[in-house]
Amino acid sequence: MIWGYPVHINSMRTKGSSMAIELTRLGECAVITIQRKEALNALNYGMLRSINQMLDDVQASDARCLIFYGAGGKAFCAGADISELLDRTVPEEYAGTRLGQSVFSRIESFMLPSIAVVDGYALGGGCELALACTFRLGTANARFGLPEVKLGLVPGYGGTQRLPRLIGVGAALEMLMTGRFVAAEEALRIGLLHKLIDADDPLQHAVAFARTFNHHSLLTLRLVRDAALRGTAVPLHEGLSIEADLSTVSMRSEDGQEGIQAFLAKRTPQFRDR
Ligand code: DAK
Repeated sequence: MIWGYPVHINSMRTKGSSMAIELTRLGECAVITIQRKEALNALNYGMLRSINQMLDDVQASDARCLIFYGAGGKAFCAGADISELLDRTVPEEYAGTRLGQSVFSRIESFMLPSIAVVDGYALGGGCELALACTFRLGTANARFGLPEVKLGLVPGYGGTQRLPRLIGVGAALEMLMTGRFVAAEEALRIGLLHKLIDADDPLQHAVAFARTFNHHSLLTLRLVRDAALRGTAVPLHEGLSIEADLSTVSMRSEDGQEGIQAFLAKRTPQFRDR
């Protein structure tokens, strides 16, 4: 296991002397922590690239779940670093939005299920990061929002696409067009949050939540997640075709055969993630 290292990134364009993204291990989970308290964990482009590099490390490890956390108790992430968004050319803007989209899409379809642990603000790009995760757990202090409209901007890291798919077009339009913040109880009610957790030790709660599924085959988890996510982006008949393909793959996989044999032999399956 190669981690436990904090990765520090310095940027002359960002307030504060240094900022950090840290990759650590907690039980069977890899934890990527955003530590830039002075700017409410706002993400700049260097930090996005660091997250992408850390995904390579997580992918090469034996972790069974990936957790994203924002340190400091006030914010998961207050969005893209607004101080970086001025005076850029159209090609630079386009490249920036494609960078954020590609990192978040990689998280969405990553080989491991992911959990966003939201303690405080998850705004703009921070909300979009949480939306890209498989699961969202939040403390009573969690606040979600896509306030880009207040800046005269359209969200650029997937918010206009993932939010309507998750909570429905009507509710998403209301959040997108007012820019209002949604508190934890409401987020739970509309399906933005999966679960409320105590603020005492949010990461331990997330690790406990991961234990409810991470003993299953990672291959099966990935296939079932992808069937649901890919299927809801296309018409039903195409979704059913995706389901048929991925279900067939699962049936012919080693773990699919092992699960059936274990059931018939009345024993616990020994999955090998393949
Ligand atoms: N970026 C940079 N700094 C931020 C920040 C952000 N997103 N959010 C907060 N900060 C900084 C504040 O400037 C302040 O710094 P100092 O003044 O102390 O130096 C410090 O964090 C503490 O913030 P506040 O003093 O404002 O704290 P409050 O408790 O009073 O307010 C707040 C908390 C979260 C309500 C407030 O900070 C806030 O409204 N923050 C901005 C939230 C926001 O608008 N997020 C969305 C950002 S835009 C793209 C297209 C679009 C996008 C990106 C790319 N392309 C086409 C490339 C847009 C993405 C976004 O996410």
